[in-house]
Amino acid sequence: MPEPAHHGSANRKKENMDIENITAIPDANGYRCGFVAIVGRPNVGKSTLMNHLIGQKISITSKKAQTTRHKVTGIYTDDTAQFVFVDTPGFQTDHRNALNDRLNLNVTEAISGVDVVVFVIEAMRFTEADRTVMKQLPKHTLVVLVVNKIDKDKAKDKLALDAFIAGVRSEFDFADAEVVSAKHGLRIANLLEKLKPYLPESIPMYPEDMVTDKSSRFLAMEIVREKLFRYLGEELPYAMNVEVEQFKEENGMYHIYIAVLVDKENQKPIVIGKGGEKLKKISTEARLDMEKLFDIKVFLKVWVKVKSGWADDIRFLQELGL
Ligand SMILES: Nc1nc2c(ncn2[C@@H]2O[C@H](COP(=O)(O)OP(=O)(O)OP(=O)(O)O)[C@@H](O)[C@H]2O)c(=O)[nH]1
Ligand SMILES: [Mg+2]
Repeated sequence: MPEPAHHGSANRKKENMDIENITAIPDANGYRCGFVAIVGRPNVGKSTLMNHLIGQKISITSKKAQTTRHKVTGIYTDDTAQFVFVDTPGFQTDHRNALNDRLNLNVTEAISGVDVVVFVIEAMRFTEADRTVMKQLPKHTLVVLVVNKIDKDKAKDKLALDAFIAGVRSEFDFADAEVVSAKHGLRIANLLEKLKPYLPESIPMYPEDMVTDKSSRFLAMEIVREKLFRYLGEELPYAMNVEVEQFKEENGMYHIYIAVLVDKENQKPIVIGKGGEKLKKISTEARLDMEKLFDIKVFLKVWVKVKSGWADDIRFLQELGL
């Protein structure tokens, strides 16, 4: 059975009512609604961009590449349009293994059937990895180039930035281009306006207070993953994953039990830290983020388990929903 999706925190219980209202709308009347896939090499700022586009943090971000593992849908609704954004894992162009192959397959699948693709790159930095992803962009779907991180010093020279963009545009037939700073929320409204004409005329597909189709359970797992990225930094074991063992609402609060899976016994202390210090910090921060997002008190327990060889185990990846 599909899990219930996470709504804006104030309106968690309204879903059924809103669905009834929406099906009652007779025609679109100029309203637009459609899917926008966000793609690019790892670390260009795709998830940061999606969070700012929808105005809520539902996709995790970090300095490390390969932060996003599942595609995450974020919904932005206003009076004129509903944008359904699909944030994808950074397209992997090196080390082939079962995990990377699956991540790339997820990206390819996410692109198919959307109304417009947003291809994100970093200002003044176009690498071979960007080029590899660009070559795989769909030929029959319109693609908008988004140049992110324009807040960086190297992007301050307007002429150089224009020349950089012209260079990239000469290599692929983009429908349009826009510059933004996702991190600082710059020109996000301009990007939304630019994308709107690419959405088909349609009534909204989702209730207007819905911000993602992901369940609270999934979001809880992602929040823990983000804290692991943040606090483990370079020490982060490559083969690490997070699993929700229990998620229940009781006495007006969520009780959440989460296991961190590592590949080898000797990776356990890296996550736990001296005297359990690191794991404590990770779970405290994760709990605070969860309480903010879910708007409810949370009891959170996080612990570490060893599960060997999972990054190459297709069956296990499927169990994780990857
Ligand atoms: N200076 C600057 N940094 C940014 C901007 N947008 C994102 N970043 C940073 O870039 C890093 C990567 O951001 P993410 O949003 O996680 O990137 P991603 O493309 O989703 O990465 P993957 O999920 O690993 O593919 C983070 O440290 C962000 O804070 C921006 O506009 N300016
Ligand atoms: Mg990401």
